[in-house]
Amino acid sequence: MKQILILFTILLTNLKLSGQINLKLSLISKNFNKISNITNSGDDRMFVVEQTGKIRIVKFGGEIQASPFLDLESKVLFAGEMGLLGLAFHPQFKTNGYFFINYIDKNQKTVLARYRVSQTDSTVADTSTATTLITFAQPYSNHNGGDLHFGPDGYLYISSGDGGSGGDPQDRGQNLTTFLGKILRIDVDSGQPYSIPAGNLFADGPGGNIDEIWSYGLRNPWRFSFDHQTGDMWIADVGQNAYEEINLEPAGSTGGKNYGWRCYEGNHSYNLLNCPDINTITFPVFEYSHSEGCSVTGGFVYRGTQFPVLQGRYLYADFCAGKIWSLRFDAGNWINELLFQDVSARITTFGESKYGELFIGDLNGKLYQICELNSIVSQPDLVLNSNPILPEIYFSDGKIFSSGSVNPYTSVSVNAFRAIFLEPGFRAESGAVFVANVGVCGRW
Ligand SMILES: [Ca+2]
Ligand SMILES: [Ca+2]
Ligand SMILES: [Ca+2]
Repeated sequence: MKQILILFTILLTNLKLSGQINLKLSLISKNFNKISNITNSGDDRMFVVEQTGKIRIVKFGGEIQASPFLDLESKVLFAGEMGLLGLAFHPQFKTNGYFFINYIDKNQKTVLARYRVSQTDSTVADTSTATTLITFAQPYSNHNGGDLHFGPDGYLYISSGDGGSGGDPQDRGQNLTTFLGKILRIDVDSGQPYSIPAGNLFADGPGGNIDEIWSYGLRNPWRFSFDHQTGDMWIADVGQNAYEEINLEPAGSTGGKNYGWRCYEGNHSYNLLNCPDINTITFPVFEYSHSEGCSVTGGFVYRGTQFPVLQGRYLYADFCAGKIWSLRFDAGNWINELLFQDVSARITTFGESKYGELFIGDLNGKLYQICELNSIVSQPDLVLNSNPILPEIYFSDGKIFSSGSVNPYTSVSVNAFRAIFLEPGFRAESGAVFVANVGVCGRW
């Protein structure tokens, strides 16, 4: 048998010297169905939302629970941009069991609903606890927003798109009497089933403005997030035909911001009919044109511990181009760096573990963990008795697979590993034995 030494650690050293970021995606599973969201519940589990209507649990280490946490396929209208879109666990989920979802129902309405986990089984939701908090019609199938996050103030924030079509034909983004084209903020810990937080600037009681509005002038804030260290809010707003936006609302904001749509697309005039003074608009901190992509997928500021070089960087992607960038503010300037590109990837969402490690999901059903190879501590020698092995090897459900083989490699303990990266183009002959000192990415 041949012995093949993978020269990975040498490469690792060189890259460390260069100081460059070497982003890699570690495939956890390719078997999800149209991933639309990813989050954690404050423990070691990750929850993957399938746009078609199921929520699945990924156990620590990568094993996917066979039965879904929640199956809402009978309630969810899935087509195009519609479906099950958002999931957030209550900050006190461990004690109260509450979580919140955002989906499009069979009547093409957005539904924000509260559920509780089963009181006897933490691996499954109790569907009898379903409570609708907010519902409103979607005039068109696209631009449904749907992301949910608890802010540092303990309130639940909800993103909604402008309703859809193109160009916001009814000018809903600028209209405070509709839920559409907004970031909403509600208090889920008081009221039945929720209340309007004091400080929601547009709240005027029954009728008139939508009291839930926190900010407005958004086109399709498909994904937003909070920086868990600073409390800053990052809103990626999908553009019309020309520019994609990254908006930053600093911690401590009192809300009420007008992010500009449909008056402006990015920093550029779009439709100035009936628009307010330009000085009242909050413009994005960064935009990119459609020469770079076509639909921004907002991510997170990295606050994990595994990859120090990513610390404090806002990672985001483009759905069409398969690109992942980092955006950071340094010495008075915004610095945007392309870290990764796979044109076949259809990156729909990022997700964050309890520990701040980042994941991405793909419309083709692939779940990855984001890894930075220079930061990875290499593991002791690993021997794989090989069938033909293609460049990508990954762990799934406690076994090792290569991308070109369905035969699992069960002879290696997988507790310490989840992904091994071989050089592109590398291919072994059948029967080869790998003796590899490899870097791995696996901690959550
Ligand atoms: Ca819509
Ligand atoms: Ca009102
Ligand atoms: Ca804007």
